[in-house]
This record gives sequence, structure tokens and C-alpha cells, in this order.
Amino acid sequence: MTIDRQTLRKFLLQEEEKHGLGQDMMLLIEDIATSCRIIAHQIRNGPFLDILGAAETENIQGETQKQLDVIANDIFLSHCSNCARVAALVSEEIDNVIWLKDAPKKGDYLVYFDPLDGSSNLNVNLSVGSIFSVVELDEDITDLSNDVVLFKGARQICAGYALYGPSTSLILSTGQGVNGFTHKIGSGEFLLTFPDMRLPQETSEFAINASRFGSWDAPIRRYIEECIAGENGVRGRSFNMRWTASMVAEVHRILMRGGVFLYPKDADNAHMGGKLRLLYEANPMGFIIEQAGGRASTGTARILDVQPTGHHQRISVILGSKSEVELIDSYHAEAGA
Ligand code: AHM
Ligand code: MG
Repeated sequence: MTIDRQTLRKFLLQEEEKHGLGQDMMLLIEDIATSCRIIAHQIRNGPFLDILGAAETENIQGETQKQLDVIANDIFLSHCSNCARVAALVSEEIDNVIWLKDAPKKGDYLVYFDPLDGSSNLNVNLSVGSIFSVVELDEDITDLSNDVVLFKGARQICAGYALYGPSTSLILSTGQGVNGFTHKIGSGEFLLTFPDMRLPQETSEFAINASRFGSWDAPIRRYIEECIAGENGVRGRSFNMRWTASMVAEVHRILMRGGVFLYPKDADNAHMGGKLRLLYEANPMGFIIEQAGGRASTGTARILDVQPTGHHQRISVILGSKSEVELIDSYHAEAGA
């Protein structure tokens, strides 16, 4: 049986009617969706095209790029440049901000993206994703420096991700909740399959790279130890653990069934500020999680309230079901972290 689903276009037109999304934002979201559809196709054909391996380049973070990191980045760059209101692009894979306009105006967009997140999963055929977000300028810009794009996550007007899993999901928020679309193979369309996604407030599932246990700060260690203690511990119930090493897959699972995701700053990564990037990983995911009724924190502050100091800045990320993130925050407060 086939269920009749709303197309992304129809959904965006309705959002325009209800909330005044704007034509340019609609076009930009459709261009992002197109990018994700093309990237999904490249990933699925990756072994035949021989593009799953390393490229001969490093990105600004000193990480060896996969060929698909570079390909996905090019796809995002070319499609997001279509929209006349996009003034600049900020990518995980590009050192400097790419300015598309000489004199950006109030109302123009800044687009931030991680074109292929979790790319270490590529050659083992596990899920990867793309992450994106949009901020609108509230004044004209005269000085085109990298620092101009350092806006708090609270300024995002649109964010989302695509998950390249068994099917390709596109999860989107324009500040009116979260909606999930699935690419219908053969039709070329994203159809609304998960309307108004809300994540459960309570959970018994956590996701963290446990191999880093020895480097964690005391509040993180306390939280995880209490989860692992199960029924006989202070939590009085059993917890489950998952780690896919792909933040997009992790966040998606949490959106669907609850949970908490942690990639904290620890003794090993503290010199960099953490592992995950604020502008194109933590902020968009924080926005989605909050829009779905969850919470996103560094342990000591709301992620969306952090003032960025660099466009490739890294940060501690703890997000997911509200009550668990609040508990972890309270452990940080108690420890005076
Ligand atoms: P990337 O942007 O270089 O792919 O790194 C981000 C990814 C996240 O998707 C994931 O949560 C994390 O790195 C996995 O890190 P680890 O290899 O320490 O498990
Ligand atoms: Mg990434």
C-alpha cells in the first residue's frame, strides 16, 4: 500500500502561507535538498566510482579528507550559491569564509554546513550525513572578514541535516518545530514522512565514545557511571548504549526514540575546545533538538547562547532528552565546572 505524502515543495509553500517563510528561503531549502539527493547518489555508487578513500588533501582541522568530503563540499557550494540572497558560505572543508557578495545587505543569508559528517564511516558502509544552517544578516556588512559570520546559534532561522542511511532522510526546522522527509527513490522527491517530530523527555539510552573514559571530566564520568550501574545504582534502572561515530545518525536516533548524545570536551581534546564544531555541527543540531523539545548544552551553557570566537571553533556537545541533559548540567554545576 502506498500512502499519499506531501512533497517538500508543498510543505514549504504551506510554511510560506502560514509563517511567511519567503521565496528565497524556499529556494535555498530546495537547493540544499537537491545537494543532499546528489550526495546520497554519490555515496550509494561510491564503491563503483572508487571515491570512498582518502583524498590527497587535509582540511583546516588537519584531518585527511575523503574524496567524498571534497565531492560533497563542491555539491553544496555550487547549489547553495544559486540563491540570490546567500552572501557567504562557511564549510567544514574550507579554510576561509567564501563570500559571494562584495557588499552583503541586511536580510542576506549566511549558510553554514558540514557537507559529509562522520565520513570515517564511509569505507565500512555505515551511515553518514550532511548538516546545514542559515543565519539572516540584520545589518549591511562592509568588512568581509571571517569574523563577520560569528553569530550565536540562537540567530539561526533554519537548520537541518540529511542522513544517508538505509533511506535518505532530510530533517528540517525553520523555527516552527521539526519535520522529517524521506527521499523516495525513483521519484526525485522528498516526501513528508515524519511530521512534527518531538523527542521523548525521558530516556534510558546514551551515546558516547566510551574509549575516552580516562580523559573525561568528573561530571561526565559520574553521569556515565551512574547509567552503567543500572537497577542497583542511583538511577534505579537499566540504560542502553549506542555509538555509531556519526553525529547525524546519533541525533536522528535520539529524535526518533529519545536518548542523550555526548561528545564532551575532555583532557585529550581540551586544547582544541572539544571535538565537534560549533557553527556547522553543534549549532544546527542544537537548534533541531530544541525545536523538537529537547535540550542542547555544553554542560555549563546553552549551546545556542555561546558567542563563537572562530568559524571553525570546536565545543563540548551534550544534547537530547531534556531531563537527562538537565541532570548532566546539574552535575557540572555541582562540580563547579
Ligand atoms: P567529522 O566531521 O570529521 O566527520 O567528525 C565528526 C564526527 C561525528 O559525526 C561523530 O560524532 C564523531 O566525529 C565521532 O568521533 P570518534 O571518531 O571520536 O568516535
Ligand atoms: Mg563533521
